Amino acid sequence: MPVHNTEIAEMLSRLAELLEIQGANPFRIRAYRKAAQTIEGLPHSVTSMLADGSDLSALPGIGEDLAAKIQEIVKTGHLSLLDQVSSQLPGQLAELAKIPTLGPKRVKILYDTLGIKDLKSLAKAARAGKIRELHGFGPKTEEKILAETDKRSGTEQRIKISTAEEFAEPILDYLKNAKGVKDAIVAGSYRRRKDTIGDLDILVTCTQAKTLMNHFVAYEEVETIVSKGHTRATVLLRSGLQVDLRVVPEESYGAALQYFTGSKAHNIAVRSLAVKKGLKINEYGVFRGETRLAGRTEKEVYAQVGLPYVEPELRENWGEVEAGLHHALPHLVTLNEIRGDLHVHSKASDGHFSIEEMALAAQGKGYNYLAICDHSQHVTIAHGLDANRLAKQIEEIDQLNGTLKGFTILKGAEVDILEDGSLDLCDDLLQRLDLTVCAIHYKFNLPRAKQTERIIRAMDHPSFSILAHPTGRMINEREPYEIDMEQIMAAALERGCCLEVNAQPVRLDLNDRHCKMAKDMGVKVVISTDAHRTTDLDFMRFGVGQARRGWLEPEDVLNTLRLKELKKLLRRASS
Ligand code: DGT
Ligand code: CA
Ligand code: CA
Repeated sequence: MPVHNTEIAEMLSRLAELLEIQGANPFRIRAYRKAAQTIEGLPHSVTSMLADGSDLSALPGIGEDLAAKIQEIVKTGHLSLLDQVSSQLPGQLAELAKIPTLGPKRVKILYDTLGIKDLKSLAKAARAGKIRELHGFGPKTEEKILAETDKRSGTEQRIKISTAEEFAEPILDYLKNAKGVKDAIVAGSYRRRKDTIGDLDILVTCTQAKTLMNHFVAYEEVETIVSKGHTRATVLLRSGLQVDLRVVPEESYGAALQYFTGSKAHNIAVRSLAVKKGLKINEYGVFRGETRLAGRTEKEVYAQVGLPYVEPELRENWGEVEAGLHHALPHLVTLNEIRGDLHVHSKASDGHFSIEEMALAAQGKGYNYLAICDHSQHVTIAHGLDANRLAKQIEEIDQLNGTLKGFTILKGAEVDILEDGSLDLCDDLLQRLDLTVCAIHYKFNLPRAKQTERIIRAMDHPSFSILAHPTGRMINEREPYEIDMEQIMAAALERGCCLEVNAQPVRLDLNDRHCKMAKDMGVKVVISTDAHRTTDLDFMRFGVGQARRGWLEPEDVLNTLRLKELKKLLRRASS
């Protein structure tokens, strides 16, 4: 493939940029820049000039050394010095220099003064107002940088786990259809059920690796083949999602699954256990010297380092390794143990199905109960219920319950927490409900102390049962509002209130860390789907995923209880 002049010029000016970040001799830097300009301005292609035997060093600004470098580019398509220099630069400095507002000089300053070496740390510093303080930057520049980082992080945004499922499941099916495939599984953050996913890491055991590689890259959604070897390939789908595929031998399947499930932090902790025992652990197995001790299953891999099997959701190095060594790993809650959904909507507010339809769907899932929690009046856009309409709904539910067998519809409401912390329904109606899910839907930007106080004041109300979607975050859409979660949990514990793990994939609120915090503080949670249609009831699995990531066991989750026990706990005031 002939190398174009613009490509040569691009490599040379790139080299100049990187050298500038490194603080190289300014004359050298200028020489590369000038050469780039010269090449760009040539009337003939350098490739053809060389083919004709022209002497490049005769060109203005190009000496022996540069002529050799250009020849290297034309011959190999690479410039080894450029590769070398970019590998010497930490993080993404080379990429940062491409940001128009920055350029090499500024990147160097940012790195030297604030240690900024990637997009993430750049955005963080800009948000914290640290960049404006630097000599030669100022608030305007900071603003521009922030706009740039926002734009860029937008293109490489992490996707919601639900979106990841939509892509992953069909690819798995497609791969399983290929000849010779035995196991096919998505490892990585997907298997750990993280709320967002960076890319998909698929592992396959297969007797015909070569055919499988061709099959994989021929997948109809593949837009770019980033790399393709005998046992591994990376592609980008049309959506921009990256998918890594690795074919592993069966005797290494467990070791590879363990390795590629991660997290990296967990792997590092596990590896240090192995090292203490004089073992080597990698994606091929656990070894003593050349002898493979384990590798076929994850269980035997863990056993070799002295650990019981660790559930993927726990593998974050949040204490699971220590707990495993002490036989103190939690028995995580499972989807099967969920007996009902305590936050769903009906047509009466912003849902799309009748109470009866929602109830039948829940019963069809094997649940014993379902709480209808339509919005209270304050949420006018959601057609919130006023006292009259709610009273009617209570009657309707009583009637329906008379017709259902082995299933109970609970009378609830999603009650707005008003700005002063009072509840958006009158006390006599609140008292007629089985439970309330209380939530903030406006005034998101109160100062942290005020917002915290608002919620705790609401909890003071004897009819407050569950704090719904406690932080209000919407993944990739809205930041959480400012609250002191520890204080809120302490207040909930004191008052016998509990917190919701909202299972809507865009919310997942409480998140995993907050679930762990609830566990550590002894606060009970409920996992609810906030379903607006019958199919939304299936969101439960995402909420359970976060609960499991937060170490929650069935006894920490109220909706694993039978109705009788549940009702006892919900009615804190009258008990
Ligand atoms: P993501 O894709 O950002 O949502 O997160 P992960 O956890 O899926 O990370 P990814 O795709 O970069 O790598 C998949 C797994 O491979 C990761 O969880 C652990 C393992 N892994 C990757 N790089 C390293 C490494 O440098 N050291 C170790 N010990 N493990 C690694
Ligand atoms: Ca991944
Ligand atoms: Ca990956």
